[in-house]
Amino acid sequence: MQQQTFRATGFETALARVREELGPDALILSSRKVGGGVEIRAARHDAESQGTALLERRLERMGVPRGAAVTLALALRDAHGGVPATLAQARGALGHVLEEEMIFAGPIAEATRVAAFVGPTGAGKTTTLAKIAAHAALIDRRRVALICLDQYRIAGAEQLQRYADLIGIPMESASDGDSLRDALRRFADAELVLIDTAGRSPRDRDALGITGQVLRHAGEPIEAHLCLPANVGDVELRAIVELHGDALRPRRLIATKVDEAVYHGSIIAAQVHAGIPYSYFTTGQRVPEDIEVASAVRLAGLLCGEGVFA
Ligand SMILES: Nc1nc2c(ncn2[C@@H]2O[C@H](COP(=O)(O)OP(=O)(O)OP(=O)(O)O)[C@@H](O)[C@H]2O)c(=O)[nH]1
Ligand SMILES: [Mg+2]
Repeated sequence: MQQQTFRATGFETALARVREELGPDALILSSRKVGGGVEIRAARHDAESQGTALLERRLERMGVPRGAAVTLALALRDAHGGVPATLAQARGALGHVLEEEMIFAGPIAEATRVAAFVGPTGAGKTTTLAKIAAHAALIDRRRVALICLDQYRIAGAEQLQRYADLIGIPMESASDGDSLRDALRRFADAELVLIDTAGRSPRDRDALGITGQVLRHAGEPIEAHLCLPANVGDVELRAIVELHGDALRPRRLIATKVDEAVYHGSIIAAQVHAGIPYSYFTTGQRVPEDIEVASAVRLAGLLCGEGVFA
């Protein structure tokens, strides 16, 4: 679909230009205010452009942000060789498009020694950490240790200690920069140290800022993974990403509770807002089973309506 952008001082003038250039049935793709007037993005009306616009709207209804929906719809039409009647028909092409347009980093790299799990309350940080710890310790046979940086709740440390005992790995608690440094030093021979943090309300900027400082001054690099529930609406998602991005500077995203989401466009939205790669998707409460390395193919399946347990 050949898109064109028209600018004028007012909407009516811009629209007149669109019609003059692209005909009376021109498809208005978007309009927005810009400095000194308005900007309209439009395309000639034909079966293909109409189909692409429908595809965009379908993606938007699934929670994909507008800009990403436009890009994905166009790329999908090209990859599929036409506008698919249903997303499911273009599942393979959608996988390729998502691979091109999104970033999937793979699991925690072997070179990464310390990773922290951050995110809003109840996002699944502790459960996700336990899944990754169990895989690393029991399947990959790596030396794994856990640190609880949940300074606010005794229950937080107890929950993590239970997982550490079940897996058979050591766990320590830390409450500030000094105690975190000490714990990391004591775990000097561990190949992978996973740090659990306390969930804080997105409004609690100060607490998040303190956690960020503690993580940044621990004496060695810590790769923060931001856990974002896939069933959260876009407004909340933006707020969470903005706040955690500023305070904690996460390097990876984890989409949690993918099994609870009805539409999976929020997984795309989270990356659009955060601009960092995905590491994992989590798909249920079972430890350690319900986790997988995030991938374009899996996301394509989810967007096409395939269930998590399919
Ligand atoms: N359905 C589903 N539930 C999950 C998933 N991951 C975690 N949960 C559940 O979500 C709830 C909260 O999980 P936690 O791991 O305690 O979350 P948290 O982010 O550590 O919570 P706080 O430490 O309180 O901030 C628990 O009931 C988990 O079993 C998932 O992938 N799918
Ligand atoms: Mg927790």
